[in-house]
Amino acid sequence: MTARTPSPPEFEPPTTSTQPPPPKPDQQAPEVVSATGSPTGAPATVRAQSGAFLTTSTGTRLHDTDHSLKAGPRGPTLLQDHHLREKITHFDHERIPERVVHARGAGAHGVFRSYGTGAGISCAGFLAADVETPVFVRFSTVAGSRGSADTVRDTRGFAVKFYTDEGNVDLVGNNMPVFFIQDGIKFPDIVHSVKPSPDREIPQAQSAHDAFWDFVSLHTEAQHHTIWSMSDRAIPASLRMMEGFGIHTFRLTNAEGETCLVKFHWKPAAGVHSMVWEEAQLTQGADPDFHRRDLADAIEAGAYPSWELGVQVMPDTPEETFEGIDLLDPTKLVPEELCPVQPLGQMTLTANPTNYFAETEQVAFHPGQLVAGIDVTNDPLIQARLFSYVDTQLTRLGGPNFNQIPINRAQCPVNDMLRDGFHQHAVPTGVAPYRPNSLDGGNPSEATVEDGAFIEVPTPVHGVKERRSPASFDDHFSQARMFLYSLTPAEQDHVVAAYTFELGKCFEQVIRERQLTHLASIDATLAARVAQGLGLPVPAPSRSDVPQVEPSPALAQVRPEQTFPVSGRVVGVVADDDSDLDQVSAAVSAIEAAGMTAFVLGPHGGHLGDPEGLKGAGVPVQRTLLTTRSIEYDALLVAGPVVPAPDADPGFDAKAGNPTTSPKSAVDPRLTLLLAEMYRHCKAIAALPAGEATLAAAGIQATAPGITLAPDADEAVAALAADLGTHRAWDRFPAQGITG
Ligand code: HDE
Repeated sequence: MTARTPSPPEFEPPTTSTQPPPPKPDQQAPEVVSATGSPTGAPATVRAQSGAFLTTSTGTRLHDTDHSLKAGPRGPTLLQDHHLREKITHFDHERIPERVVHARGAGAHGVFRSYGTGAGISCAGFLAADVETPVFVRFSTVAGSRGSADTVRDTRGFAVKFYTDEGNVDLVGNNMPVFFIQDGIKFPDIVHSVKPSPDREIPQAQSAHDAFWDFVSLHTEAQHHTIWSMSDRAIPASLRMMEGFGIHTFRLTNAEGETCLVKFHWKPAAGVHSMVWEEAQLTQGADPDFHRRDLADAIEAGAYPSWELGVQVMPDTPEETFEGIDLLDPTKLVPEELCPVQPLGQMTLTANPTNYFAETEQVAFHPGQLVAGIDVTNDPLIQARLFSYVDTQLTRLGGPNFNQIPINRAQCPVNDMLRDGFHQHAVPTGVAPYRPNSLDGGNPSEATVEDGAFIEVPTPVHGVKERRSPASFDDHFSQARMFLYSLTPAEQDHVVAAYTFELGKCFEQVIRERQLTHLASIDATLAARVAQGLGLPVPAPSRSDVPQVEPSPALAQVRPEQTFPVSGRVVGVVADDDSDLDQVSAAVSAIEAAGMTAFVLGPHGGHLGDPEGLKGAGVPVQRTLLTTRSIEYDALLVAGPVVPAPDADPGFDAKAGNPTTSPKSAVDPRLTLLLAEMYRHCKAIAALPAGEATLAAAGIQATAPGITLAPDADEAVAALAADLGTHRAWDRFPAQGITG
């Protein structure tokens, strides 16, 4: 019989010191820097775990997490290895179900500061003058899975959780003011129609397919939301540049018990801006995380995104209508020209989440989470939502205690009688979790109005039980027409192109033809132009009784008369080693002084003007032609030519063209491609004298709108900032428009 082998002599007992061994040289946490490499001042510890030593989930210090416990170095592995089992078991259960809709989202922390202007219409404490309330916001796409691309054509979720002193208030809205359906019972239908097909599970995060257009063309109450989805609103340039809407009508109550009906609006300080469709598509591939990166970078760089919260205030009449518009119909909006938005306060986003899962993924919104002073109406869409949001968290967050998760926890005293259940974190005191009781001295007591209790507004209810909508819900086209006529000609052209693209991707002829009849109901020219693109005859309208409408110019997002702040905008500065690097540095300084972000784009990494790669010399390069694409820039300054770079190898890089056949002075073909894309996407471009030939090489007319030839960096940056104030040079290409 073989004797038992003793423990190998190299065994080292775990240390019991309070300080861990110092990290190896290549394990030092990097400095926390912004996207452009500037230090942010954030403590390095945000990147570190919270303690010095690695432990198990129950706090036992671990000696070795790289080797499982085996019978000798060649195994087998022992069942006794509790650390291996804990590590693998936890890993096996790391995923939770993603949200059924709005699965892909990006979050941020911030603060809402109330002006006090709403104090006369609502007794909610957070609307009183100068009250500051912490918020957590989650922006999302609707249709795609959690890993889908950010810049797809879709409605965006705009959900805000206010941690008020009186309890959480969730304003769970979208970036469009209307919805696809009038009654919540249709929600599974619309969602099933837009989600990937049940057989092949394609396409992901797209509405350009038969099932979606089959549903919305058969279910015409969706036509108003659908035209919003075909507009530029569905491809926002940035999450910071979206409007938000509560959609439903809410009922506010003031301290005197008077009520009014309101619609909530969020207006972005940065203005409402979009991409163009080709750019959105390119971005899906070049940077699928574009929106969440942009949001996080802006916050990290201190360009804090902000919105003004406002309300349209309407009288609370028994009919619940305003100027003939049924306020319970979520497919209708109230034009701002009829009822202006009154500002209530300002929200500023000031901090990124520390942990995506703990915060952005586990946050649980619920539109019924309100405080005294705000109540819901009988809009049949919100009525169904009041059920759905709690219900869905039971599966998604694994039990009924999701409001105890830190991101969901109220920041005011909570004293409920909800007990037990999965993942109970509280240790409730008392022996009588019921009312009435005497064992806990009758506590806790119910609150009165004076104590700030939430009491539903006592609105009368009458009628017979039936499955029917009011007749006023039958108008499905007049506001779709109003929206189309309110847009500027460039925006109208984008709508035409979007319908043509989406229906062009449909396979079933009958679906395209059916949808064309609805476009004809909205507007004959719209139908004719889309039909022409599809190569189909123009059909008769599905409805011939759609009234003429007044446009609502507030619905257009292109406002030629208005300029918007440029902070947080990204300007590329193109240069190479032979460029005037003083001018390049001057441009970077001027861009940063204007609150924008500068990316120097060169033929190689490292530094320009530092061919030996001596650290610190020359101008730092943030992007090379290999690592960038036009979608990263809001504007571009061409400070010099960039001759074909060493990595412009036609054998490996299809987009590089063939630099070997060009004369040495030729421009790198990837730069001409980048410039051509920026030109097509109506972005501002400026060139210093040394860069003029590069513009010409890309076929760009120096006299075109939004193109500037400037003698020096300061003038060039000033011109770019002025152009960026209007977002895009939409007048670069003539717009056909729809005159109505
Ligand atoms: Fe939602 N919706 N929804 N929705 N919704 C969800 O809740 C639902 C609707 C909106 O960032 C789900 O926690 C029904 C309108 C946003 O976490 C779910 C109906 C509006 C978010 C759900 C609607 C919204 C959601 C999925 C028809 C704009 C993301 C996971 C009655 C006013 C919130 C979850 C976040 C999320 C149900 C209609 C906005 C399944 C049944 C209208 C922004 O509960």
